[in-house]
Amino acid sequence: MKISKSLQRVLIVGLTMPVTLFILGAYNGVMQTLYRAGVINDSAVAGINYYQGLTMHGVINAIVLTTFFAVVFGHVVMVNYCKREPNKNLYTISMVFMVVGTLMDAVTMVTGKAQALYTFYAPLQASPYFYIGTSLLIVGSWLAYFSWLLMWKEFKKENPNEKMPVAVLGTLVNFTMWFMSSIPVAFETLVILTPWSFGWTKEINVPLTRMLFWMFGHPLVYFWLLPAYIAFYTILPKVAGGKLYSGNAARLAFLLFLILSTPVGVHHQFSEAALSPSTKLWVSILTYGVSIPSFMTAFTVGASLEFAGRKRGAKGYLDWLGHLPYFQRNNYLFGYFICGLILFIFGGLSGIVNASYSLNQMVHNTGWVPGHFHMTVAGPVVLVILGMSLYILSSVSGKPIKNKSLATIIPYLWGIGVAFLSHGLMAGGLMGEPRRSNLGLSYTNPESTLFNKYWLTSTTTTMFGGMIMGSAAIIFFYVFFSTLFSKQQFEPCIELPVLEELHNEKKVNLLNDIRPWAILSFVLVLSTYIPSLQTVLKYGKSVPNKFQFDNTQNLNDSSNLK
Ligand code: HAS
Repeated sequence: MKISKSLQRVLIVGLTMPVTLFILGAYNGVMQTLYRAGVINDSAVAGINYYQGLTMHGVINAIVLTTFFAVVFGHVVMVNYCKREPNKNLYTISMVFMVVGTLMDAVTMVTGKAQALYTFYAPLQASPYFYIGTSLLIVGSWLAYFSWLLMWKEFKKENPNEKMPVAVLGTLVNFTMWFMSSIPVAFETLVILTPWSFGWTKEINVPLTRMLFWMFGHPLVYFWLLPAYIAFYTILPKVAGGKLYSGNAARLAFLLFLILSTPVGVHHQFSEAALSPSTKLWVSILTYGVSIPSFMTAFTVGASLEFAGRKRGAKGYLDWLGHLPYFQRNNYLFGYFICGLILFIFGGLSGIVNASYSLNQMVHNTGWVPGHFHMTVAGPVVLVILGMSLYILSSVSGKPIKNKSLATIIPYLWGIGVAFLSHGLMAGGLMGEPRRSNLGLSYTNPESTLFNKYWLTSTTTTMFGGMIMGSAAIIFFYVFFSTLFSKQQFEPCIELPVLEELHNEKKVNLLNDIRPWAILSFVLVLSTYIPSLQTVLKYGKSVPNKFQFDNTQNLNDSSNLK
Protein backbone atom coordinates (compact mmCIF):
# COMPACT_ATOMS: atom_id res chain seq x y z
CA MET A 1 0.00 0.00 0.00
CA LYS A 2 1.25 3.52 -0.84
CA ILE A 3 1.86 5.77 2.18
CA SER A 4 1.66 9.50 2.85
CA LYS A 5 4.81 11.63 3.09
CA SER A 6 4.20 12.38 6.78
CA LEU A 7 3.87 8.71 7.76
CA GLN A 8 6.94 7.95 5.67
CA ARG A 9 8.90 10.64 7.56
CA VAL A 10 7.79 9.32 10.96
CA LEU A 11 8.75 5.75 10.07
CA ILE A 12 12.19 6.75 8.77
CA VAL A 13 12.89 8.85 11.89
CA GLY A 14 11.61 5.95 14.02
CA LEU A 15 14.15 3.63 12.39
CA THR A 16 17.11 5.98 12.02
CA MET A 17 17.21 7.56 15.46
CA PRO A 18 17.54 4.31 17.49
CA VAL A 19 19.91 2.73 14.96
CA THR A 20 22.19 5.80 15.24
CA LEU A 21 22.16 5.52 19.04
CA PHE A 22 22.73 1.79 18.72
CA ILE A 23 26.29 2.67 17.56
CA LEU A 24 26.90 3.93 21.10
CA GLY A 25 24.98 1.00 22.63
CA ALA A 26 26.97 -1.61 20.72
CA TYR A 27 30.32 0.14 21.37
CA ASN A 28 29.66 0.12 25.11
CA GLY A 29 28.73 -3.58 24.92
CA VAL A 30 32.10 -4.47 23.42
CA MET A 31 33.82 -2.29 26.05
CA GLN A 32 32.04 -4.27 28.80
CA THR A 33 33.65 -7.47 27.57
CA LEU A 34 37.11 -5.81 27.51
CA TYR A 35 36.74 -4.58 31.10
CA ARG A 36 35.52 -7.98 32.27
CA ALA A 37 38.31 -9.90 30.53
CA GLY A 38 40.90 -7.75 32.29
CA VAL A 39 42.16 -6.17 29.04
CA ILE A 40 41.24 -2.81 30.57
CA ASN A 41 42.33 -2.34 34.20
CA ASP A 42 40.81 1.07 34.66
CA SER A 43 37.47 2.51 35.76
CA ALA A 44 36.97 4.62 32.62
CA VAL A 45 38.02 4.84 28.96
CA ALA A 46 37.72 7.98 26.80
CA GLY A 47 35.87 9.77 29.60
CA ILE A 48 33.12 7.13 29.87
CA ASN A 49 33.25 5.18 33.11
CA TYR A 50 32.21 1.54 33.52
CA TYR A 51 28.72 2.15 34.96
CA GLN A 52 28.02 5.05 32.62
CA GLY A 53 28.86 2.74 29.70
CA LEU A 54 26.78 -0.09 31.14
CA THR A 55 23.81 2.28 31.54
CA MET A 56 24.13 3.45 27.92
CA HIS A 57 24.46 -0.14 26.72
CA GLY A 58 21.33 -1.30 28.57
CA VAL A 59 19.11 1.77 28.06
CA ILE A 60 19.88 2.21 24.35
CA ASN A 61 19.79 -1.45 23.35
CA ALA A 62 17.05 -2.75 25.64
CA ILE A 63 14.72 0.23 26.01
CA VAL A 64 15.24 2.73 23.19
CA LEU A 65 15.93 0.41 20.22
CA THR A 66 13.22 -2.07 21.22
CA THR A 67 10.49 0.53 21.91
CA PHE A 68 11.10 2.46 18.69
CA PHE A 69 11.10 -0.77 16.69
CA ALA A 70 7.89 -2.04 18.35
CA VAL A 71 6.16 1.24 17.40
CA VAL A 72 7.49 1.34 13.81
CA PHE A 73 6.72 -2.35 13.23
CA GLY A 74 3.29 -1.86 14.84
CA HIS A 75 2.51 0.95 12.36
CA VAL A 76 3.67 -1.24 9.47
CA VAL A 77 1.56 -4.22 10.60
CA MET A 78 -1.59 -2.15 11.22
CA VAL A 79 -1.32 -0.28 7.89
CA ASN A 80 -0.60 -3.48 6.00
CA TYR A 81 -3.59 -5.40 7.39
CA CYS A 82 -6.17 -2.63 8.02
CA LYS A 83 -5.39 -0.93 4.68
CA ARG A 84 -5.49 2.59 6.10
CA GLU A 85 -3.13 4.95 7.94
CA PRO A 86 -3.30 5.74 11.66
CA ASN A 87 -4.53 9.13 12.91
CA LYS A 88 -1.91 11.67 11.75
CA ASN A 89 -1.95 13.80 14.91
CA LEU A 90 -1.55 10.76 17.15
CA TYR A 91 1.35 9.19 15.23
CA THR A 92 3.14 12.54 14.88
CA ILE A 93 2.82 13.54 18.56
CA SER A 94 3.76 9.99 19.54
CA MET A 95 7.03 10.20 17.59
CA VAL A 96 7.80 13.73 18.88
CA PHE A 97 7.41 12.51 22.49
CA MET A 98 9.60 9.49 21.82
CA VAL A 99 12.35 11.51 20.11
CA VAL A 100 12.39 14.28 22.75
CA GLY A 101 12.35 11.71 25.59
CA THR A 102 15.20 9.76 24.01
CA LEU A 103 17.28 12.91 23.49
CA MET A 104 16.84 13.75 27.19
CA ASP A 105 17.98 10.23 28.12
CA ALA A 106 20.93 10.39 25.71
CA VAL A 107 22.17 13.77 26.98
CA THR A 108 21.95 12.77 30.66
CA MET A 109 23.73 9.48 30.00
CA VAL A 110 26.50 10.93 27.83
CA THR A 111 27.20 13.72 30.33
CA GLY A 112 27.40 11.17 33.15
CA LYS A 113 24.28 12.41 34.95
CA ALA A 114 22.48 9.09 34.60
CA GLN A 115 24.40 6.05 35.79
CA ALA A 116 21.44 4.20 37.23
CA LEU A 117 21.56 1.22 34.78
CA TYR A 118 18.64 0.16 32.59
CA THR A 119 16.75 -1.04 35.66
CA PHE A 120 16.99 2.51 37.17
CA TYR A 121 15.33 1.81 40.55
CA ALA A 122 16.60 3.40 43.79
CA PRO A 123 18.98 3.67 45.58
CA LEU A 124 20.91 4.53 42.39
CA GLN A 125 19.88 8.05 41.47
CA ALA A 126 19.85 9.64 38.02
CA SER A 127 19.14 13.18 36.87
CA PRO A 128 15.38 13.95 36.98
CA TYR A 129 15.57 14.64 33.23
CA PHE A 130 16.49 10.99 32.67
CA TYR A 131 13.30 9.87 34.43
CA ILE A 132 11.18 12.45 32.58
CA GLY A 133 12.78 11.44 29.26
CA THR A 134 12.08 7.76 29.87
CA SER A 135 8.46 8.56 30.78
CA LEU A 136 8.05 10.60 27.57
CA LEU A 137 9.39 7.70 25.53
CA ILE A 138 6.86 5.34 27.13
CA VAL A 139 3.89 7.74 26.89
CA GLY A 140 4.78 8.40 23.23
CA SER A 141 4.49 4.68 22.52
CA TRP A 142 1.04 4.63 24.23
CA LEU A 143 -0.20 7.24 21.71
CA ALA A 144 0.73 4.97 18.80
CA TYR A 145 -1.22 2.15 20.52
CA PHE A 146 -4.30 4.39 20.91
CA SER A 147 -4.16 5.19 17.18
CA TRP A 148 -4.17 1.45 16.34
CA LEU A 149 -7.17 0.79 18.59
CA LEU A 150 -9.08 3.38 16.53
CA MET A 151 -7.92 1.79 13.26
CA TRP A 152 -8.95 -1.65 14.38
CA LYS A 153 -12.38 -0.39 15.54
CA GLU A 154 -13.05 1.11 12.09
CA PHE A 155 -11.79 -1.99 10.28
CA LYS A 156 -13.95 -4.29 12.41
CA LYS A 157 -17.05 -2.18 11.77
CA GLU A 158 -16.51 -2.55 8.04
CA ASN A 159 -15.57 -6.27 8.22
CA PRO A 160 -17.57 -7.71 11.14
CA ASN A 161 -17.08 -11.38 10.24
CA GLU A 162 -13.37 -11.39 9.52
CA LYS A 163 -10.95 -13.10 11.90
CA MET A 164 -8.49 -10.76 13.57
CA PRO A 165 -5.26 -11.18 11.52
CA VAL A 166 -2.58 -12.91 13.63
CA ALA A 167 -0.16 -9.99 13.24
CA VAL A 168 -2.81 -7.45 14.32
CA LEU A 169 -3.77 -9.57 17.32
CA GLY A 170 -0.09 -9.93 18.27
CA THR A 171 0.47 -6.17 17.99
CA LEU A 172 -2.60 -5.23 20.04
CA VAL A 173 -1.86 -7.91 22.69
CA ASN A 174 1.71 -6.65 22.96
CA PHE A 175 0.73 -3.03 23.47
CA THR A 176 -2.16 -3.88 25.84
CA MET A 177 0.38 -5.74 27.99
CA TRP A 178 2.85 -2.85 27.64
CA PHE A 179 0.21 -0.27 28.57
CA MET A 180 -0.91 -2.21 31.67
CA SER A 181 2.61 -2.88 32.89
CA SER A 182 4.05 0.55 32.20
CA ILE A 183 1.54 2.25 34.55
CA PRO A 184 3.52 1.13 37.67
CA VAL A 185 6.82 2.32 36.17
CA ALA A 186 5.29 5.63 35.06
CA PHE A 187 4.11 6.06 38.68
CA GLU A 188 7.56 5.10 39.97
CA THR A 189 9.46 7.51 37.71
CA LEU A 190 7.10 10.49 37.81
CA VAL A 191 5.70 10.32 41.36
CA ILE A 192 8.59 8.82 43.34
CA LEU A 193 11.94 9.12 41.52
CA THR A 194 11.63 12.51 39.80
CA PRO A 195 10.69 14.52 42.96
CA TRP A 196 13.40 12.62 44.88
CA SER A 197 15.97 13.43 42.23
CA PHE A 198 14.97 17.13 42.15
CA GLY A 199 15.44 17.10 45.95
CA TRP A 200 11.77 17.93 46.61
CA THR A 201 11.35 14.76 48.68
CA LYS A 202 14.10 13.68 51.05
CA GLU A 203 13.23 10.04 51.62
CA ILE A 204 12.84 7.04 49.35
CA ASN A 205 11.39 3.56 49.85
CA VAL A 206 13.99 1.49 47.98
CA PRO A 207 12.17 -1.90 47.98
CA LEU A 208 8.99 -0.20 46.73
CA THR A 209 10.77 1.33 43.73
CA ARG A 210 12.36 -2.05 42.99
CA MET A 211 9.01 -3.83 43.06
CA LEU A 212 7.34 -1.17 40.87
CA PHE A 213 10.20 -1.53 38.39
CA TRP A 214 9.88 -5.33 38.19
CA MET A 215 6.08 -5.11 37.80
CA PHE A 216 7.07 -3.50 34.49
CA GLY A 217 10.45 -5.19 34.01
CA HIS A 218 9.22 -8.68 33.25
CA PRO A 219 6.36 -7.83 30.87
CA LEU A 220 9.01 -5.59 29.30
CA VAL A 221 11.00 -8.62 28.13
CA TYR A 222 7.93 -10.03 26.38
CA PHE A 223 7.27 -6.59 24.89
CA TRP A 224 10.68 -6.99 23.27
CA LEU A 225 9.93 -10.55 22.20
CA LEU A 226 6.44 -10.30 20.71
CA PRO A 227 7.35 -8.29 17.58
CA ALA A 228 9.84 -11.09 16.86
CA TYR A 229 7.08 -13.68 17.40
CA ILE A 230 4.80 -11.74 15.03
CA ALA A 231 7.56 -11.98 12.40
CA PHE A 232 8.09 -15.72 13.09
CA TYR A 233 4.38 -16.51 12.79
CA THR A 234 3.40 -14.25 9.92
CA ILE A 235 6.51 -13.52 7.82
CA LEU A 236 8.87 -16.46 8.32
CA PRO A 237 6.54 -19.18 6.86
CA LYS A 238 6.34 -17.26 3.57
CA VAL A 239 10.05 -16.39 3.54
CA ALA A 240 10.85 -20.08 4.12
CA GLY A 241 8.59 -21.04 1.21
CA GLY A 242 5.68 -22.57 3.19
CA LYS A 243 2.59 -21.74 5.21
CA LEU A 244 1.74 -21.11 8.88
CA TYR A 245 0.84 -24.45 10.46
CA SER A 246 -2.00 -23.12 12.64
CA GLY A 247 -3.35 -19.56 12.93
CA ASN A 248 -5.45 -20.41 15.98
CA ALA A 249 -2.45 -21.85 17.84
CA ALA A 250 -0.61 -18.59 17.11
CA ARG A 251 -3.55 -16.53 18.42
CA LEU A 252 -3.74 -18.62 21.61
CA ALA A 253 0.02 -18.21 22.20
CA PHE A 254 -0.24 -14.40 22.01
CA LEU A 255 -3.26 -14.32 24.34
CA LEU A 256 -1.49 -16.57 26.87
CA PHE A 257 1.36 -14.04 26.93
CA LEU A 258 -1.14 -11.35 27.88
CA ILE A 259 -2.35 -13.22 30.97
CA LEU A 260 0.92 -14.82 32.08
CA SER A 261 3.62 -12.23 31.43
CA THR A 262 2.12 -9.48 33.61
CA PRO A 263 2.04 -11.15 37.07
CA VAL A 264 5.53 -12.75 37.16
CA GLY A 265 7.96 -9.86 37.81
CA VAL A 266 8.56 -11.08 41.38
CA HIS A 267 10.76 -13.88 39.95
CA HIS A 268 13.45 -11.20 39.68
CA GLN A 269 13.17 -10.82 43.44
CA PHE A 270 13.41 -14.45 44.58
CA SER A 271 16.45 -13.58 46.70
CA GLU A 272 14.59 -10.93 48.73
CA ALA A 273 14.09 -12.46 52.15
CA ALA A 274 11.00 -10.44 53.06
CA LEU A 275 8.78 -11.85 50.30
CA SER A 276 6.86 -14.89 51.55
CA PRO A 277 7.62 -18.45 50.35
CA SER A 278 4.01 -18.86 49.16
CA THR A 279 4.25 -15.77 46.92
CA LYS A 280 7.54 -17.11 45.51
CA LEU A 281 6.01 -20.55 44.87
CA TRP A 282 3.00 -18.98 43.11
CA VAL A 283 5.25 -16.81 40.95
CA SER A 284 7.49 -19.78 40.14
CA ILE A 285 4.41 -21.71 38.91
CA LEU A 286 3.22 -18.75 36.83
CA THR A 287 6.73 -18.37 35.38
CA TYR A 288 6.68 -21.98 34.21
CA GLY A 289 3.25 -21.11 32.79
CA VAL A 290 4.62 -18.25 30.70
CA SER A 291 7.00 -20.73 29.02
CA ILE A 292 4.00 -22.61 27.56
CA PRO A 293 3.26 -20.11 24.75
CA SER A 294 6.95 -20.32 23.79
CA PHE A 295 6.86 -24.13 23.71
CA MET A 296 3.71 -23.80 21.55
CA THR A 297 5.62 -21.40 19.30
CA ALA A 298 8.52 -23.83 18.97
CA PHE A 299 6.01 -26.45 17.78
CA THR A 300 3.95 -24.24 15.43
CA VAL A 301 6.92 -22.43 13.88
CA GLY A 302 8.91 -25.70 13.73
CA ALA A 303 5.99 -27.42 11.93
CA SER A 304 5.72 -24.48 9.51
CA LEU A 305 9.45 -24.76 8.74
CA GLU A 306 9.14 -28.52 8.26
CA PHE A 307 6.27 -27.95 5.81
CA ALA A 308 8.42 -25.43 3.91
CA GLY A 309 11.38 -27.85 3.81
CA ARG A 310 9.16 -30.67 2.49
CA LYS A 311 7.71 -28.38 -0.18
CA ARG A 312 11.30 -27.77 -1.23
CA GLY A 313 11.84 -31.50 -1.74
CA ALA A 314 12.89 -32.87 1.69
CA LYS A 315 12.04 -36.55 2.35
CA GLY A 316 13.22 -38.13 5.67
CA TYR A 317 12.56 -37.08 9.30
CA LEU A 318 15.09 -34.27 9.59
CA ASP A 319 15.99 -33.75 5.95
CA TRP A 320 13.78 -30.61 5.90
CA LEU A 321 16.36 -28.80 8.03
CA GLY A 322 18.80 -28.95 5.13
CA HIS A 323 16.23 -27.72 2.57
CA LEU A 324 15.60 -24.29 4.07
CA PRO A 325 16.81 -21.11 2.28
CA TYR A 326 19.96 -20.31 4.27
CA PHE A 327 22.43 -17.77 2.80
CA GLN A 328 20.21 -16.56 -0.07
CA ARG A 329 20.84 -12.90 -0.78
CA ASN A 330 17.35 -12.35 -2.22
CA ASN A 331 15.84 -13.96 0.86
CA TYR A 332 18.14 -12.38 3.44
CA LEU A 333 15.40 -12.16 6.12
CA PHE A 334 15.44 -15.94 6.58
CA GLY A 335 18.94 -15.83 8.15
CA TYR A 336 17.87 -13.25 10.76
CA PHE A 337 14.85 -15.34 11.74
CA ILE A 338 16.48 -18.78 11.85
CA CYS A 339 19.54 -17.58 13.82
CA GLY A 340 17.20 -15.87 16.30
CA LEU A 341 15.17 -19.06 16.72
CA ILE A 342 18.22 -21.28 17.23
CA LEU A 343 19.63 -18.95 19.91
CA PHE A 344 16.24 -18.77 21.58
CA ILE A 345 16.18 -22.53 22.20
CA PHE A 346 19.11 -22.04 24.63
CA GLY A 347 17.93 -18.63 25.89
CA GLY A 348 14.54 -20.13 26.75
CA LEU A 349 15.94 -23.19 28.47
CA SER A 350 18.26 -21.06 30.63
CA GLY A 351 15.19 -18.96 31.59
CA ILE A 352 13.52 -22.11 32.85
CA VAL A 353 16.56 -22.72 35.07
CA ASN A 354 16.15 -19.19 36.48
CA ALA A 355 12.47 -19.81 37.20
CA SER A 356 13.24 -22.56 39.67
CA TYR A 357 13.45 -20.92 43.08
CA SER A 358 16.26 -23.20 44.27
CA LEU A 359 18.39 -23.00 41.08
CA ASN A 360 17.85 -19.24 41.04
CA GLN A 361 19.77 -19.01 44.34
CA MET A 362 22.82 -20.34 42.52
CA VAL A 363 22.67 -18.12 39.42
CA HIS A 364 21.12 -14.85 40.63
CA ASN A 365 23.40 -11.83 40.17
CA THR A 366 26.07 -13.93 38.42
CA GLY A 367 27.18 -13.81 34.79
CA TRP A 368 24.61 -16.57 34.08
CA VAL A 369 21.79 -13.98 34.00
CA PRO A 370 23.30 -11.75 31.25
CA GLY A 371 24.24 -15.04 29.52
CA HIS A 372 20.53 -15.94 29.55
CA PHE A 373 19.30 -12.61 28.38
CA HIS A 374 21.81 -12.16 25.59
CA MET A 375 20.48 -15.37 24.03
CA THR A 376 16.95 -13.97 24.24
CA VAL A 377 17.38 -10.23 23.68
CA ALA A 378 20.49 -10.28 21.47
CA GLY A 379 19.08 -13.46 19.90
CA PRO A 380 15.57 -13.36 18.38
CA VAL A 381 14.77 -9.80 19.51
CA VAL A 382 17.76 -7.92 18.08
CA LEU A 383 18.09 -10.16 15.02
CA VAL A 384 14.47 -9.52 14.01
CA ILE A 385 14.98 -5.80 14.69
CA LEU A 386 18.08 -5.71 12.45
CA GLY A 387 16.56 -7.74 9.61
CA MET A 388 13.16 -6.06 9.63
CA SER A 389 14.71 -2.57 10.00
CA LEU A 390 16.52 -3.11 6.69
CA TYR A 391 13.34 -4.48 5.09
CA ILE A 392 11.12 -1.62 6.33
CA LEU A 393 13.73 1.06 5.56
CA SER A 394 13.97 -0.18 1.99
CA SER A 395 10.20 -0.32 1.36
CA VAL A 396 9.20 2.94 3.07
CA SER A 397 12.06 4.93 1.51
CA GLY A 398 11.78 3.33 -1.94
CA LYS A 399 15.50 2.43 -1.92
CA PRO A 400 16.76 -1.10 -2.62
CA ILE A 401 19.06 -2.51 0.06
CA LYS A 402 22.69 -1.79 -0.68
CA ASN A 403 25.14 -4.69 -0.30
CA LYS A 404 22.62 -7.50 0.04
CA SER A 405 25.40 -10.09 0.28
CA LEU A 406 26.74 -8.37 3.39
CA ALA A 407 23.18 -8.09 4.76
CA THR A 408 22.87 -11.86 4.33
CA ILE A 409 25.92 -12.79 6.42
CA ILE A 410 25.25 -10.37 9.33
CA PRO A 411 22.87 -12.67 11.28
CA TYR A 412 25.17 -15.70 11.07
CA LEU A 413 28.16 -13.68 12.26
CA TRP A 414 26.12 -12.01 15.01
CA GLY A 415 24.65 -15.40 16.05
CA ILE A 416 28.13 -16.98 16.39
CA GLY A 417 29.19 -13.96 18.49
CA VAL A 418 26.17 -14.28 20.80
CA ALA A 419 26.84 -18.00 21.24
CA PHE A 420 30.44 -17.36 22.42
CA LEU A 421 29.48 -14.35 24.53
CA SER A 422 26.64 -16.12 26.31
CA HIS A 423 28.57 -19.34 26.79
CA GLY A 424 31.40 -17.39 28.47
CA LEU A 425 29.01 -15.48 30.70
CA MET A 426 27.06 -18.56 31.73
CA ALA A 427 30.10 -20.75 32.35
CA GLY A 428 31.64 -17.95 34.42
CA GLY A 429 28.33 -17.41 36.22
CA LEU A 430 28.25 -21.05 37.32
CA MET A 431 31.71 -20.47 38.86
CA GLY A 432 30.41 -17.44 40.74
CA GLU A 433 31.51 -14.63 38.38
CA PRO A 434 29.40 -11.59 39.36
CA ARG A 435 27.41 -9.59 36.81
CA ARG A 436 27.58 -5.77 36.57
CA SER A 437 31.15 -5.67 37.92
CA ASN A 438 34.28 -4.17 36.46
CA LEU A 439 36.33 -7.36 36.89
CA GLY A 440 39.34 -5.72 35.26
CA LEU A 441 39.90 -3.74 38.47
CA SER A 442 39.97 -6.87 40.60
CA TYR A 443 39.36 -10.53 39.73
CA THR A 444 40.86 -10.53 36.23
CA ASN A 445 43.70 -8.14 37.04
CA PRO A 446 46.90 -10.12 37.88
CA GLU A 447 48.12 -7.11 39.90
CA SER A 448 45.16 -7.34 42.28
CA THR A 449 45.14 -9.47 45.43
CA LEU A 450 41.66 -10.62 44.37
CA PHE A 451 42.95 -12.06 41.06
CA ASN A 452 41.17 -15.33 40.15
CA LYS A 453 42.80 -17.25 37.30
CA TYR A 454 39.75 -19.56 36.94
CA TRP A 455 37.69 -16.74 35.48
CA LEU A 456 40.12 -15.91 32.69
CA THR A 457 38.87 -18.53 30.20
CA SER A 458 35.22 -17.60 30.61
CA THR A 459 35.80 -13.85 30.44
CA THR A 460 38.08 -14.26 27.40
CA THR A 461 35.41 -16.37 25.65
CA THR A 462 32.91 -13.59 26.40
CA MET A 463 35.27 -10.99 24.95
CA PHE A 464 35.82 -13.06 21.82
CA GLY A 465 32.02 -13.29 21.36
CA GLY A 466 31.66 -9.54 21.96
CA MET A 467 34.22 -8.76 19.26
CA ILE A 468 32.45 -10.96 16.70
CA MET A 469 29.14 -9.26 17.58
CA GLY A 470 30.86 -5.87 17.28
CA SER A 471 32.12 -6.79 13.76
CA ALA A 472 28.60 -7.87 12.71
CA ALA A 473 27.23 -4.58 14.09
CA ILE A 474 29.76 -2.54 12.05
CA ILE A 475 28.69 -4.37 8.86
CA PHE A 476 25.02 -3.73 9.75
CA PHE A 477 25.62 0.03 10.23
CA TYR A 478 27.39 0.13 6.87
CA VAL A 479 24.49 -1.60 5.07
CA PHE A 480 21.81 0.45 6.89
CA PHE A 481 23.36 3.88 6.31
CA SER A 482 24.48 3.18 2.74
CA THR A 483 20.86 2.22 1.96
CA LEU A 484 19.51 5.29 3.80
CA PHE A 485 21.78 7.67 1.86
CA SER A 486 21.26 6.06 -1.56
CA LYS A 487 18.91 7.29 -4.32
CA GLN A 488 15.20 6.53 -4.25
CA GLN A 489 14.35 4.03 -7.01
CA PHE A 490 10.73 3.00 -6.48
CA GLU A 491 7.48 4.29 -5.00
CA PRO A 492 7.59 4.09 -1.15
CA CYS A 493 5.08 1.58 0.21
CA ILE A 494 4.23 -0.76 3.06
CA GLU A 495 4.00 -4.37 2.00
CA LEU A 496 4.57 -7.40 4.20
CA PRO A 497 4.70 -10.93 2.73
CA VAL A 498 1.14 -12.33 2.50
CA LEU A 499 0.47 -14.89 5.23
CA GLU A 500 -1.14 -18.19 4.21
CA GLU A 501 -2.42 -20.69 6.78
CA LEU A 502 -2.02 -24.42 6.17
CA HIS A 503 -5.36 -25.44 7.67
CA ASN A 504 -8.68 -23.76 7.11
CA GLU A 505 -9.59 -23.32 10.80
CA LYS A 506 -12.93 -22.00 11.93
CA LYS A 507 -13.20 -18.67 13.74
CA VAL A 508 -13.14 -19.05 17.56
CA ASN A 509 -14.60 -15.87 19.07
CA LEU A 510 -12.57 -16.14 22.28
CA LEU A 511 -9.37 -16.13 20.23
CA ASN A 512 -10.43 -12.95 18.42
CA ASP A 513 -11.28 -10.80 21.43
CA ILE A 514 -8.56 -9.42 23.71
CA ARG A 515 -10.88 -8.01 26.40
CA PRO A 516 -11.62 -11.17 28.50
CA TRP A 517 -7.92 -12.03 28.50
CA ALA A 518 -6.99 -8.52 29.65
CA ILE A 519 -9.43 -8.85 32.59
CA LEU A 520 -7.97 -12.25 33.55
CA SER A 521 -4.50 -10.78 33.33
CA PHE A 522 -5.50 -8.01 35.75
CA VAL A 523 -6.88 -10.58 38.24
CA LEU A 524 -3.62 -12.56 38.11
CA VAL A 525 -1.62 -9.36 38.65
CA LEU A 526 -3.66 -8.73 41.81
CA SER A 527 -3.05 -12.32 42.99
CA THR A 528 0.72 -11.73 42.96
CA TYR A 529 1.03 -8.07 43.79
CA ILE A 530 -1.47 -7.61 46.63
CA PRO A 531 0.59 -9.88 48.96
CA SER A 532 3.92 -8.63 47.58
CA LEU A 533 3.08 -4.93 47.96
CA GLN A 534 1.67 -5.58 51.45
CA THR A 535 5.03 -7.11 52.42
CA VAL A 536 7.03 -4.25 50.89
CA LEU A 537 4.91 -1.60 52.58
CA LYS A 538 5.17 -3.45 55.91
CA TYR A 539 8.91 -4.11 55.95
CA GLY A 540 10.40 -1.57 53.54
CA LYS A 541 10.90 1.85 55.03
CA SER A 542 11.82 5.16 53.48
CA VAL A 543 15.42 6.22 54.00
CA PRO A 544 16.80 9.73 53.63
CA ASN A 545 18.57 10.81 50.48
CA LYS A 546 20.34 8.59 48.03
CA PHE A 547 22.23 5.42 48.85
CA GLN A 548 25.10 5.92 51.24
CA PHE A 549 27.17 2.90 52.17
CA ASP A 550 27.65 3.91 55.81
CA ASN A 551 24.06 4.99 56.46
CA THR A 552 22.71 2.68 59.17
CA GLN A 553 19.20 3.09 57.80
CA ASN A 554 20.29 1.13 54.74
CA LEU A 555 21.34 -1.80 56.91
CA ASN A 556 18.93 -4.47 58.11
CA ASP A 557 17.01 -3.19 61.10
CA SER A 558 15.83 -6.33 62.85
CA SER A 559 13.34 -4.42 65.03
CA ASN A 560 11.48 -3.71 61.83
CA LEU A 561 10.83 -7.41 61.16
CA LYS A 562 8.99 -8.14 64.42
FE1 HAS B 1 14.23 -14.16 31.28
C1 HAS B 1 15.98 -12.68 33.88
C2 HAS B 1 12.92 -16.46 33.43
C3 HAS B 1 12.38 -15.52 28.70
C4 HAS B 1 15.04 -11.46 29.29
N1 HAS B 1 15.32 -12.43 31.53
C5 HAS B 1 15.97 -12.03 32.67
C6 HAS B 1 16.62 -10.77 32.43
C7 HAS B 1 16.31 -10.40 31.14
C8 HAS B 1 15.50 -11.45 30.58
C9 HAS B 1 16.73 -9.12 30.44
O1 HAS B 1 12.61 -16.83 36.48
C10 HAS B 1 17.52 -10.04 33.43
C11 HAS B 1 16.87 -8.86 34.08
C12 HAS B 1 17.89 -8.17 34.95
O2 HAS B 1 18.58 -7.25 34.45
O3 HAS B 1 18.04 -8.54 36.11
N2 HAS B 1 12.94 -15.72 31.10
C13 HAS B 1 12.57 -16.57 32.09
C14 HAS B 1 11.70 -17.61 31.54
C15 HAS B 1 11.55 -17.34 30.21
C16 HAS B 1 12.33 -16.14 29.94
C17 HAS B 1 11.08 -18.76 32.28
N3 HAS B 1 13.81 -13.61 29.37
C18 HAS B 1 13.01 -14.30 28.49
C19 HAS B 1 12.90 -13.56 27.26
C20 HAS B 1 13.64 -12.41 27.42
C21 HAS B 1 14.20 -12.47 28.76
C22 HAS B 1 12.09 -14.02 26.07
C23 HAS B 1 13.88 -11.28 26.49
C24 HAS B 1 13.42 -11.17 25.29
N4 HAS B 1 14.43 -14.51 33.26
C25 HAS B 1 13.75 -15.48 33.96
C26 HAS B 1 14.05 -15.33 35.40
C27 HAS B 1 14.91 -14.25 35.52
C28 HAS B 1 15.13 -13.76 34.17
C29 HAS B 1 13.54 -16.15 36.52
C30 HAS B 1 15.52 -13.69 36.82
C31 HAS B 1 16.92 -14.19 36.99
C32 HAS B 1 17.59 -13.54 38.19
O4 HAS B 1 17.72 -14.23 39.21
O5 HAS B 1 17.98 -12.37 38.14
C33 HAS B 1 10.67 -18.12 29.25
O6 HAS B 1 9.71 -17.25 28.66
C34 HAS B 1 11.45 -18.83 28.18
C35 HAS B 1 10.59 -19.78 27.36
C36 HAS B 1 11.27 -20.12 26.06
C37 HAS B 1 11.36 -21.33 25.53
C38 HAS B 1 12.11 -21.52 24.24
C39 HAS B 1 11.21 -21.91 23.06
C40 HAS B 1 12.01 -22.01 21.81
C41 HAS B 1 11.66 -21.49 20.60
C42 HAS B 1 12.60 -21.66 19.44
C43 HAS B 1 12.21 -22.85 18.57
C44 HAS B 1 13.17 -23.00 17.45
C45 HAS B 1 12.84 -23.42 16.19
C46 HAS B 1 13.91 -23.45 15.16
C47 HAS B 1 11.47 -23.76 15.78
C48 HAS B 1 10.75 -22.51 26.17
C49 HAS B 1 10.38 -20.78 20.35
C50 HAS B 1 14.25 -24.88 14.77
C51 HAS B 1 15.18 -24.86 13.63
C52 HAS B 1 16.44 -25.29 13.65
C53 HAS B 1 17.30 -25.10 12.44
C54 HAS B 1 17.05 -25.99 14.85
